[in-house]
Amino acid sequence: MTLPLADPTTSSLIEDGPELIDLHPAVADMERLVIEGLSRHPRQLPAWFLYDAEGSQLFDRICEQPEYSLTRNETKLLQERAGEMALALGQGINQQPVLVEFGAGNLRKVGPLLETLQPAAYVALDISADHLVPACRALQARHPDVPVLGVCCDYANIDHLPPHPLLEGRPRIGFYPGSSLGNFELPQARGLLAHFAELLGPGGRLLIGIDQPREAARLEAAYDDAAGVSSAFAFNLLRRLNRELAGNFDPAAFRYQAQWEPTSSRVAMALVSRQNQMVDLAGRSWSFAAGEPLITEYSVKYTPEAFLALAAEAGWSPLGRWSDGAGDLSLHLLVHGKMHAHSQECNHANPTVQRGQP
Ligand code: AVJ
Repeated sequence: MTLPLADPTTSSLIEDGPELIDLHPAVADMERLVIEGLSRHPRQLPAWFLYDAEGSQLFDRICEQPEYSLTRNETKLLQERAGEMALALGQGINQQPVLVEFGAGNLRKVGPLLETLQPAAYVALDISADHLVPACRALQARHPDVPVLGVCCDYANIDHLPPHPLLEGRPRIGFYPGSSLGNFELPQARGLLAHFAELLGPGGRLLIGIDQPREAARLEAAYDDAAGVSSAFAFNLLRRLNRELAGNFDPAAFRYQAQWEPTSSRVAMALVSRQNQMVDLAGRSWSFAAGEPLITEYSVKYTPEAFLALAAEAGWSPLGRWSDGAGDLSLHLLVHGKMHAHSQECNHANPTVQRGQP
């Protein structure tokens, strides 16, 4: 079944299940981005290059490693506190909202919120139709009462959500779990938060998961686990580059390193050249000095205060925060605009409602 939407947008029902709208995200010019990234000092490639089919599987395995607690703790926090979150999210909204997840991936976190919030619709945005279709189908089967809508798009590069009867005139709540904001450097992170506000519209709310700084040893272990999965995740990038851009990286000539950089409050993950060497890639020759890093990704950690300061620069005000027992991560609830603009609707005496344990 096809809805009469303008080309090149296509919409279809997946076997009576969730609906999929394909906005046909542009294929990135990987060669140009690689040449740009390798020309930087230090050399650095976009973090999303890590996620080819193999990389996505390795990332799922990282999430199961004992040292990498973020996914487990955030999932648990959502399971335990989704009732409170739904109450706070719905406060001052007199209409059933639409829940929009950005970069939705496997859709394994939103379940408790669908149960407690009972949104008018759930919209999953993801760049990969291959991931989105099975994930939406499985989610719709688990939650038959909430209409699920998958939108295949690059959420950072669309200026509005596709028009759809389910979304019309409804307040929107964004959901961005997983601390994915950490992969962006500050100006890009600020820009993304501002962009979410545009996509969510006036009075939009955002529930966002943010990983916090902790002891260097624990952070470095989380990004360099004993089983070697994090390292394999980074090395997979070299295999992708060799395959897709005619490269001749020799993995044995690099070592993996995850280093906490306290001044920038981030973990820097890198493949460090073991020797002086030349590498062919994308039709050019690149020289690596012994000890020279190729940054595969950064993972920026924010204290609640630092995150709220950044969010404020993008126009967001705090409504609530939930934190895990260890204080390693928070789910922040934000509303776009100043609190007084909503004071008739929001009756919080103190805009930052601390609901979590310390
Ligand atoms: C998906 C960006 C949240 O930074 O913790 C985990 C990515 N990379 N281990 C993170 C990642 C290596 C992850 N994020």
